[in-house]
Amino acid sequence: MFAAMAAPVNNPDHGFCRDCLTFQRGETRRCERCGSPRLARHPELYRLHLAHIDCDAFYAAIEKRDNPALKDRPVIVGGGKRGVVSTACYIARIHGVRSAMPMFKALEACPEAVVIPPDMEKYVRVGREVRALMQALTPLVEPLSIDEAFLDLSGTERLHGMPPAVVLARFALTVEKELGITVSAGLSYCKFLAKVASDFRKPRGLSVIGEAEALGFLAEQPVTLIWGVGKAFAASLECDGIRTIGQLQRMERGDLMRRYGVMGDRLYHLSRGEDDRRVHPDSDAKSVSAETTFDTDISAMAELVPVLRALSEKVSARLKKSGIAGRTVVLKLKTQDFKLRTRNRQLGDPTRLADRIFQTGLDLLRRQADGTKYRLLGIGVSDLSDDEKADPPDLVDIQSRKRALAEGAIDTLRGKFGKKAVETGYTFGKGRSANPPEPIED
Ligand code: TTP
Ligand code: MG
Ligand code: MG
Repeated sequence: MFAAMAAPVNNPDHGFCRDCLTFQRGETRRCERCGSPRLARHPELYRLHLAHIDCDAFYAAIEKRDNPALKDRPVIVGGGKRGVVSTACYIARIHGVRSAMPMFKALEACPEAVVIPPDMEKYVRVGREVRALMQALTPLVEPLSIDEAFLDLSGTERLHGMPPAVVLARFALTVEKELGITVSAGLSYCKFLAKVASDFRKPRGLSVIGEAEALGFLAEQPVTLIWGVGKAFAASLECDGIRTIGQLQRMERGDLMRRYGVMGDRLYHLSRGEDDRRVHPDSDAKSVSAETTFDTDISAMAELVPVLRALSEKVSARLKKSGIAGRTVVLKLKTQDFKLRTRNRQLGDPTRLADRIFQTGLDLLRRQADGTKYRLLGIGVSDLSDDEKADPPDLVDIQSRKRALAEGAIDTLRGKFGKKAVETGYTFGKGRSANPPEPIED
């Protein structure tokens, strides 16, 4: 629907309808096509790519879905040993019921509420279903809790045939249709503001905070909006006369750091809408790997090596894109008679470089090249961590240092001119017998 209208989509004056996903040229308050009032318009709507999605009244929404008789009634999920509210539906919230409230207080506020004891197994299952739908949009999904995650949708426009804002609206409709619950989404240029935005117009919200408005928007907000500023910290800021983010914006970085240490640095940057934290994919991921099954079984090193190289590059690209690195290189082989051989080697420090993954894999592979015919070859890394400490220059020997520099140059060229712009000697002209490698994340 949207793809057909994709051409003029980058015109910032054009919004789209969140119900039928068609694109709106005019300024009307209702959709020109379906009449829905749920229109998304924002000058930066088609430029932003960082999203935060959070399910609405998650546990309660699932209980309502599973018992339609509860649809229009106030529902509280909670009780049990701790005797507190886990969550309340939006009808119960109108009466003042909130998460973490003692149950007796909640029932004082809303005596007609239906109380349902939590069924964690069910909520975990639905949480996984929501996540699977997110992962179909981008591999860059970072879950924060059972019902929410960050998604980096940059570079997905070609894949989806629509910009991230529309992908989000379509996702919300898919969740409603397939899982019977609702979500709210926030779209911005950084994690901090995407999360703030998703909370803005719950339930069924889609809110956008653009770069141009960030400073002005933040200036009006209370300090508690900042990540990590809880009640206690807000109280100490209040003692210093600081209540709004606008006040923080007028303070010097040095002054904030002297007063509040590391937190002062965070206050300085976040108050100005500066947040360069990347989206780290599913922290449950244990390894990143790629493998390929051959059309005909192979035993010759000369044929295995180019495949290993191509797979290493695939793994490396994935790691680089996600800002992660792995400390253990894992080689996987499957013999003609389906026996699995895996061989590991731990490195001194985590890597994300194709060349280090390849060289380590090559060494492991040489020991297995004993004439056995293989039907599958895979390479990957495990022991995943942030890439901050990956491939320190002083620890890499001179030869590999040179190759690391070359790899940086190749990445730059590929970034500019596309993947095929540069082929290394190992992969050049390969690909007779292997299927294209499929990246896998466990
Ligand atoms: P939240 O996303 O914080 O809340 P919610 O989904 O119920 O409501 P909304 O996002 O629309 O404001 O938490 C997700 C689930 O986590 C929630 O449904 C129940 C559980 N939870 C608790 O058990 N205790 C709590 O104190 C909170 C905040 C949540
Ligand atoms: Mg929620
Ligand atoms: Mg949540």
